[in-house]
Amino acid sequence: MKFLRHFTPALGLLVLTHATAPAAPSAAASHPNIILMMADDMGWGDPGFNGNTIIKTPNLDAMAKNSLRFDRFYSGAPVCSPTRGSCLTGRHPYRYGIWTANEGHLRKEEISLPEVLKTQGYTTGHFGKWHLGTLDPNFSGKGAGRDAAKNFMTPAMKGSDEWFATEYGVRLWDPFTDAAANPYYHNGKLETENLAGDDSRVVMDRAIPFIRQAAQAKTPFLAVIWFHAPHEPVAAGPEYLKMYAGRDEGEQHYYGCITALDEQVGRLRQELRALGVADHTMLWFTSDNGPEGNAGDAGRQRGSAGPFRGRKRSLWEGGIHVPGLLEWPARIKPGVTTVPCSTLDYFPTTLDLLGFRMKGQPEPIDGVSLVPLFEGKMTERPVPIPFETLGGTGSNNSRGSPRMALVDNRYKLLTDMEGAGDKDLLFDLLADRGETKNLITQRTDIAQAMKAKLAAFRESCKRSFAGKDYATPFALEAGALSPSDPGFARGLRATAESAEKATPTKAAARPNRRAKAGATIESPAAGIAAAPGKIALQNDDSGIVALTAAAATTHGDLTYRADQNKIGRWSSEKDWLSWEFELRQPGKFEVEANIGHTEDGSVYEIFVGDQKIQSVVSASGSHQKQKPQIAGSLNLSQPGRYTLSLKPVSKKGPVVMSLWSVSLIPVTK
Ligand SMILES: [Ca+2]
Repeated sequence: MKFLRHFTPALGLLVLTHATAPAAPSAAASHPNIILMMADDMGWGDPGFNGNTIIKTPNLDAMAKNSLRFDRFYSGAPVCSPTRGSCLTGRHPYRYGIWTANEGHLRKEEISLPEVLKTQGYTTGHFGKWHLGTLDPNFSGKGAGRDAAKNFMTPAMKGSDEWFATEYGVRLWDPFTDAAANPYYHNGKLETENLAGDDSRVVMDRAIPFIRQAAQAKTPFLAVIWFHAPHEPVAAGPEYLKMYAGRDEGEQHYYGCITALDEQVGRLRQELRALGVADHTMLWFTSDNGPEGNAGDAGRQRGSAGPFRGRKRSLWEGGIHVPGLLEWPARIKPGVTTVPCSTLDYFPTTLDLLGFRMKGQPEPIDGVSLVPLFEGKMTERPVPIPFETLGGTGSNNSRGSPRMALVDNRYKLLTDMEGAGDKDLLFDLLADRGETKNLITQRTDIAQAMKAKLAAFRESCKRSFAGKDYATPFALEAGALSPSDPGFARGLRATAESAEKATPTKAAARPNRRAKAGATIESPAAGIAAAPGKIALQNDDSGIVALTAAAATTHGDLTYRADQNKIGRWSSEKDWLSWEFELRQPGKFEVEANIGHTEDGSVYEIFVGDQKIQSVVSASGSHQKQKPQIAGSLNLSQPGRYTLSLKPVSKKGPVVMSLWSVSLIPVTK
């Protein structure tokens, strides 16, 4: 546990390093303004300052030139909400039950950065995405799966004097078009004005007046500016599309959204200079996780993870290694640091600068103060950075990476904390940024020491989650998350073990709609969810076995596309799918596949045991539209475990098909 106890209280008086700083610290020097800017799903390789030569980010590049650029900056998690929790608390999100995006909320018992700063004379504002709770106790656009009352937690409830925010991501051009499901609130009231055009501008239109007012009143301020861009739905306005004329449509939109965000960064920097507060403002910039999508994906998922392996959701570097800048002319000399730093560090760094901590501050804090780094006294990170996310292949899961990781100055361990550890991975990030060479058998000593730290971290998180870190012992409210909550179990269990013991969830048990012949469904197959893990379970009531794209085992280069809930980009006839399922009520079944294709004619075969069905794909109109089609029938006369394989014979056009699900529907006599 020693590695967790690293947060040192106040270092005492600040040492001013800037030549023009006054002899005695002025209020501005000891209480710098703080702006936390964060993009949503921007890849490490997207901005020009990290080497992108196509996407235009002149303002971020100018900022980088005047900043400390973090070459190894990490988001607290590979998805949205958990990273945001890490920014405001300095604590890993598993300590307070934010397992993944749209789960849990920022607990009232946690102490947030705005809450601390308010006690130190700051005015505090939050602008853009929130994603740390619902903004109306009676409503969430995320639907029934998101308990709006239980997760009600607004920025004001966590210390923001002013806030203009949405619960989650919005369309990036004309965000008002999302207002029915995901409205903007301004200080708790629905906002309907000034929501047309570029969303980054819509956000900055609220942040700048707040900053202006604080600067003119000479009040130190915290402005949290969490842009929605370039997260889906990606849409750029005409003037931004024009900047990328000649490129394909998806690139124009994605690149345009980043350039639009960049313009707002420029506007903010100019405003800080005009107000005369730029020198004494800490201006941070990062992204909450790696880029969306899969390499080579079409559409508008065009983010770049740079040299790194993997993307958003995974604990490979591409999921968590993000752009990082700090511009602070009064204290920071422009340059580059290779010390690993994290969004977990914002909170302890700020407290260290102020020489203050709140009474009842929950501990441990997982981040470290970067003040020694600013002073040139930190050449290595004193403690490693822990990561944990949901395992498995579901839409918000780690998508093939192990679900825990520890990043140290040189090495990174990835593990599922299972069995003998023969699937664990150890990389030397200084020599191998792309995580290609697994050193686990060469350096078992290092791996074992790192794994012991992760085991201690996990135990520590369990205690935190149970409320042991709070000054007032945590009392579980009726309906509050508890250690027996499925979310907690899901977060802390080992994926493979759980699959063995899995029981059907309500969603998994809900039968697939029985298709009308020729019906075309526009939306993904709502209501079909994978049973936990990789083994599909037969529904007890309907007798249907639903084999979803998310639960499929892919063979070859196939990937599951979480954004569309399907297997897509199926270009090789050599690639195939399989599912394992548990049959309790044997009998005869019709096999129905939900398939999308622009043309008739791809041929595929389905195998279960020694039975084989051959079928021909019937066109659905587009690869984005699914159409249920009966492939044939199967006789499964015994209960037990089966494997169903789906293999192409020939393809029509460039792809075999898009596939959402295969269902075995009992034939009633
Ligand atoms: Ca995100």
